[in-house]
Amino acid sequence: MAVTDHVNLEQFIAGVEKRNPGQPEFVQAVREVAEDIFDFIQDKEDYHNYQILRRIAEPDRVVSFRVCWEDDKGNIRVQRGWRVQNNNAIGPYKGGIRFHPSVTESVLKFLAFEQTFKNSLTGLPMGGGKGGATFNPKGKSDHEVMRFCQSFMTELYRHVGADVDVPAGDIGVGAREIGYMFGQYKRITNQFTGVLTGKGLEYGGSLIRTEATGYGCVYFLRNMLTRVGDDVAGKTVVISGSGNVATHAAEKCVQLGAKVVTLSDSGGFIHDPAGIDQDKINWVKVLKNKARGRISDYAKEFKGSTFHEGKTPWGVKCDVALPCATQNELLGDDARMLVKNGCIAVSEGANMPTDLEGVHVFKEAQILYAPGKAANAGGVAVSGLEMSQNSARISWKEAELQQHLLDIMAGIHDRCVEHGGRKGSQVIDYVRGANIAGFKKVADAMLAYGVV
Ligand code: NDP
Ligand code: 2IT
Repeated sequence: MAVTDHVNLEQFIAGVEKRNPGQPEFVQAVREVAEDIFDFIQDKEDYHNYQILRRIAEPDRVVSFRVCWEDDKGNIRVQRGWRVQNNNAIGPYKGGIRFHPSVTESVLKFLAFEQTFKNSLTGLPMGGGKGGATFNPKGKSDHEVMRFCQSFMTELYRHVGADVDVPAGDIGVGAREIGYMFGQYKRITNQFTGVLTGKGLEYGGSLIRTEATGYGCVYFLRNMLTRVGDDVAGKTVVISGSGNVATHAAEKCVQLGAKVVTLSDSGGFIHDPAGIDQDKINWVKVLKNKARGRISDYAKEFKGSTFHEGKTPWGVKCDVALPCATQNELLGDDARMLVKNGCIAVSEGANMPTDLEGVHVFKEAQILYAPGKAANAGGVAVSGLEMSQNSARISWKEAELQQHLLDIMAGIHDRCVEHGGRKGSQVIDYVRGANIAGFKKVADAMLAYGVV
């Protein structure tokens, strides 16, 4: 094979920008990975000659489609849906579905790209994909959500399948939405297969899938702390978000003896200096999942807590920060403030919550910093276990699954340490470790296939 001229990092990113105009989140995610991969592949001709990174940064396909539905007043509403199938070199496409007005093709492409590395890191055979729609479930009735989900699946069913592409939940998509989508898939295809994960326990779901992302994020934090002789117990923890990932991260922190003092949503954050204990977390779960209320209600319910409208929680003094809401919610100045206030560890429950400037601040400060693709992989890992259980038509017990989750998170931590260390330094660059370990498995599979 002829040796292609090697482009440098900036030339590579310029090409990505040119081919993906108006898609800043996608370019950001590719740059974050490319910064490490360029260094890693410097002396590895095959990865260059076969254009591996260039190919991973070009989704296998992006399907976009119209989703029409009727609201309770009889109005016809039209939204756009997408499925981005980024890479299936190591297994069927796998990744969540997001329903949020901020969803764009750029956001879903960044998420599918990140998912490819994350899924590889879990050690399970899953490729990377992501989907979603501009639909906003907030303020919609159950029947409106049902009609939207059914309409969404009426197109999506053509592109997914238990051995093709297996979606799950993400922002705005939880048990209710998965139920409606699975019901519609089954109705259209007449097949009862593991086409979605995050299903209800009655119809093929796995125990601990709901908890897995948040719990896994805290296990990863604990792995990082243990390596430096420290512990989660006694730490003051600041968390953003108040959805699935945030509430379960908070729950695991409390179980391990830490004190959680903040939660947030898109309206602002609450600060509870007394600590958000298990009872309060249960209250938030009901608020979010049943009453579908706002986190500002917390300050009305619990004396001594305060609501800070339109603000993020990063100014609150803490030992540990767990960003668990959304992308680019923690900017360079927030990162500097956290470091200045004595924060020693950040474990990302959300996908790409820290912007590139913030990432560089954490790296330079040499705090323990776990990127989402490593720290939040527990959710998709248990999704992978749900797929195995569905294929075998069995259900594993909770203790077995808990152990798998612990082992998988420990395995990801080990892989990050293996690839994120530098000679002569005890400091681990977890971003570099996750990027290289995630890349290597996918890249080697792609090499085995030749040019396809
Ligand atoms: P949920 O819908 O359950 O909760 C999302 C939370 O984030 C809500 O509190 C929401 O507030 C807040 N939020 C969403 N968008 C914004 C925004 N633009 N600005 C501020 N706050 C916002 O979603 P999840 O908990 O499932 O997902 C949270 C993050 O974790 C996402 O980045 C997701 O990709 C990631 N993730 C999720 C996994 C899972 O298994 N669910 C697995 C791995 C990663 P509001 O109610 O006001 O919208
Ligand atoms: O970002 C993620 O990893 C998810 N939203 C979960 C994906 C999955 O397939 O369980």
